[in-house]
Amino acid sequence: MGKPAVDYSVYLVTDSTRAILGDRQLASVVEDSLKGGGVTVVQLREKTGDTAHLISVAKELQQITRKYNVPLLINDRVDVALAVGCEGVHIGQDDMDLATARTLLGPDAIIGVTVSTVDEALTACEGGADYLGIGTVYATPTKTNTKEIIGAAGVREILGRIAEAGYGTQTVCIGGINASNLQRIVYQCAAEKKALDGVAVVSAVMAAQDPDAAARKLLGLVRNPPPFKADLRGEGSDKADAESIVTQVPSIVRRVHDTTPLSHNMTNIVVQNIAANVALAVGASPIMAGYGEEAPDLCKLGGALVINMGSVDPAGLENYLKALRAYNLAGRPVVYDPVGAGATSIRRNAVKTIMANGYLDVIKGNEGEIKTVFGSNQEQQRGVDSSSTLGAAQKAKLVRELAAREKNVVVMTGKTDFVSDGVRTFAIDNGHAYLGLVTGTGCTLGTAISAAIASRQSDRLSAVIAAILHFEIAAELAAERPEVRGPGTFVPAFLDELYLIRQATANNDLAWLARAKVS
Ligand code: 3NM
Ligand code: MG
Repeated sequence: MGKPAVDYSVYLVTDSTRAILGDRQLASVVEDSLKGGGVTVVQLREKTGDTAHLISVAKELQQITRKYNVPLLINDRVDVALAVGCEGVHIGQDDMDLATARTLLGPDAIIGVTVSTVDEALTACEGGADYLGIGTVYATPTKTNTKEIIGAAGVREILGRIAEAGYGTQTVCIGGINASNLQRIVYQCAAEKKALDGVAVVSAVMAAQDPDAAARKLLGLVRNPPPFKADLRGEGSDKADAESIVTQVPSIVRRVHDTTPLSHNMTNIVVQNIAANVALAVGASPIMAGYGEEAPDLCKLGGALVINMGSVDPAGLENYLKALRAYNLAGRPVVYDPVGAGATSIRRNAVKTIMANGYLDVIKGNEGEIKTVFGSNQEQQRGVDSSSTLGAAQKAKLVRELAAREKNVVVMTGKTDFVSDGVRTFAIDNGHAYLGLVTGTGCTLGTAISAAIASRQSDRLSAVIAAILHFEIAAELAAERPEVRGPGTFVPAFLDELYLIRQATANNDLAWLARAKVS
């Protein structure tokens, strides 16, 4: 016979609790999910019930899975798998050990193991597991007694380490995966040399009104690259030195000027006005729209979204998530400004929720905010005192690690700004102290960045750096004007300089750029 080849793309885990199944029959929901080819492997998971009952359910499902030619695995119960003669089992860390299961089931059985740490993963690979179920990715109401929420970053670390150790073991991830987050999760989970082979879901298929359509949709998403992937790097992304990055700046500034991209700002009331004016000054078209229901229309206009975390009440957060989903689905860029991220537990939770629910092309914050964002996904960061000041090397390391983890661009603002795409990291020493004395200037940098990444043709990191240089050099030029005597007179001069820089750039006058201090 030999071991069957398994396609792990869409791995359905059953659940017959009422919350998931409602009044429907388990077998009919499973059959529905299989009939259009959306589900590629089924695991029967029953946490209660007598052995006789479990065997009869397994036999019933086996008839269906055979009909559609997909493997059936049994959660935990090696005896049930043996009794029905199905393709294999899935075992958790507290279930029968892998070696014993293998001895009982034989070499041709498919045996999968749940892992949530690198050690568990390496042990399972070493022990000859056919695949790993890695999780829990995100908290899920379907299974509340999960051991550890590891996020996409945790999955990525495990994939990286098993690839490094030379194992080709197949992998799926599980926990909170659905059609709206699947592509982003698969993308963020991928390590350099190993990607997931599929995703395991319960509710996304079992609880769906139409399990067939839901499963086919998931399969389509697994098999197609995410919209933001194609958008990740472009011309110039091979340039790793500061000089060649700066060389790209004029074309990026000019392109904003020429294309007038939409900058969709979901921002706090304090900065609405100045953010809209900064957008206009750099050549973008601002819309200040906090209502998430508008995002599916607005994201089609070729712009970028700024989520400036001013409103963290439940309604505000829900609006952010709706907009984030819409922009992610459309493959349009999102800039996240986690304002006051560490200030309250509500804000810390909002950061976690936003990070877990979407892909953020750029995260921009001050030192404390970036630390909080970094810690939102990593246990060991809990103890970091956000008032402690990191040295330059530590800041560079933090932005690089966060960007590598999130597969995006991270900006840490400060007297010196640090910018990284996870591979290339730069320090920018431009700007003026007046920026810190005017409310909302930090926030409006996010707006300027959104304009640059919305209209860019070059790679994302260069676009972000172009926006920062445009913004901070304008501040320097404004502060040096004779009429500017403090933060009040600074604001109109700053808007003027933003405008004048892009006009000059459009006319090929690049004198301003000589001030760029990028290293
Ligand atoms: N195992 P949903 S999480 C069955 O982490 C199961 O090992 C998990 O359900 C683990 O797709 C989980 O509805 C439930 O979020 C996943
Ligand atoms: Mg188990």
